Parts: sequence; C-alpha cells; structure tokens
Amino acid sequence: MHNRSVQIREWLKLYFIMGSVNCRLSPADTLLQAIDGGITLFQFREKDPGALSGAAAIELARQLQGICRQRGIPFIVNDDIGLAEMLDADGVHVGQEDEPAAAIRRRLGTGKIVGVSAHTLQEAEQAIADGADYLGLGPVYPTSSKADARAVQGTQVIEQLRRSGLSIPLVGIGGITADNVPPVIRAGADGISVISAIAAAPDVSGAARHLLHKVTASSQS
Ligand code: FQP
Ligand code: MG
Repeated sequence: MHNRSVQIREWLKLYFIMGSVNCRLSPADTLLQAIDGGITLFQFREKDPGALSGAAAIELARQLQGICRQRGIPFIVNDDIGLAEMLDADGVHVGQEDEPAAAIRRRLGTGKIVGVSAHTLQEAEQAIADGADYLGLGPVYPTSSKADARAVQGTQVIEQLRRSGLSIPLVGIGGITADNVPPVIRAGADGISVISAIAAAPDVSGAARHLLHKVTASSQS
C-alpha cells in the first residue's frame, strides 16, 4: 500500500490529459512530443463538442495506449469504465457526476488505478473512503478546456485537505500554466494536471519540459 502511493505520487508530477479536440497537432504526435518533454501520466479524455465517438474513439484510444505502453507511461481513461475494461487500461478517472468510485473499485479490483475529482474536503473524504488512489482537485485557476467546470477555488481546498491530515496523492487541475505552478505544489499537491498548457502549446515537448521543471523546482523550495 505504501509503495503504491509512492509510485502514484511519482506518476502525478506531470499528468497530461488530452483528446483529439484539444490538440493542435495530431493526437499521436501531441502525445509523443509530450512524452519526450517528460509527462509522467496520461489520461485519454475524448469528450466535448467535436469529439470522436464509437469505433473512431476506440481506435484513437488504442493508438494512444500503444504509444504509452511503448514509452512506459501509464494510460488512464476518463469517465468510460467500459472502454477502460475493453482496453485493459491502467486505470480510470471519474468525477462527481460519473459512476461512483466505490462501484468502480469493486468492478476493476485493486490492480487498477482509480482517480476521483473532488472540489471540497467532504468529497475528498468520500473518495478516499470509496478507495480512490488519487484525487484531482480544482479548478485551481480559470480554465477554458472544460465548459461545465465548477467555480475557481485557488489552492485553498488543497491546503485545507493537507491541514486536515489527508495524505492521499493528489494533483491540482484547471488553468495551470508554467507561471502559476509554484502555489499549487506549495499548497501540498504532488503534481499538476494540464490539457491546454501542453496540447495547445506552440512547442509541445518544450512546454511539457518547462512544466515538469517548475513542478520539480517548486517541490524542493
Ligand atoms: N481531475 C483529473 C485529474 N481529471 C479529470 N478529468 C478531472 C479532474 C475532471 O468528471 P470530471 O473530471 O469532473 O470532468 P470531465 O469528465 O469532464 O473531465 F486528476 F486526473 F487530473
Ligand atoms: Mg468525468
């Protein structure tokens, strides 16, 4: 259990989330360049207007999973537990409006990673009780990648959670750029999760490299 959270913390340093609608380049090239830049975990999130569905979405998921496997990056599926099972993905990420985490844990067993979005201390405590491996807390800053995002909360929920003694691995998410990484890490996050800061960057690998550097530098200071 201890080694598991140590490993997950390591994977959470620079957690890249992406689907075809987020990318400037092709999804495959975006992922390859992001991996070159140093991302530590990947979430396939094929949703929002213009997203692929059905066989095309599955085909893209398989392609990106193949890249992750080849490069040793765990592959997490957003929302779609059936897709994660079909692909034998490394894990899933679900929010408060998705299938309850406890049911997902029962369905997937202990061998898979289960991540849960939380916006309050109470949601975080429930997710932990439900068997979550890690939490995504946010939106820390204003974001344009998610139309139905909750109210911006800054770093206060992360701080509150750490003050109350919860040690679960967690990332901050929402509007994070290289410039605003330090407060997120200093608040107690193990890493950051981004979509646009990498997928929409003019230099994908350079953007990832810079973000990872910021995370590492902020953890040491
Ligand atoms: N945190 C993370 C992670 N990943 C996410 N996808 C979310 C939060 C948001 O269900 P949710 O999850 O609220 O919205 P959506 O399904 O539209 O993404 F921690 F992994 F970075
Ligand atoms: Mg969701």
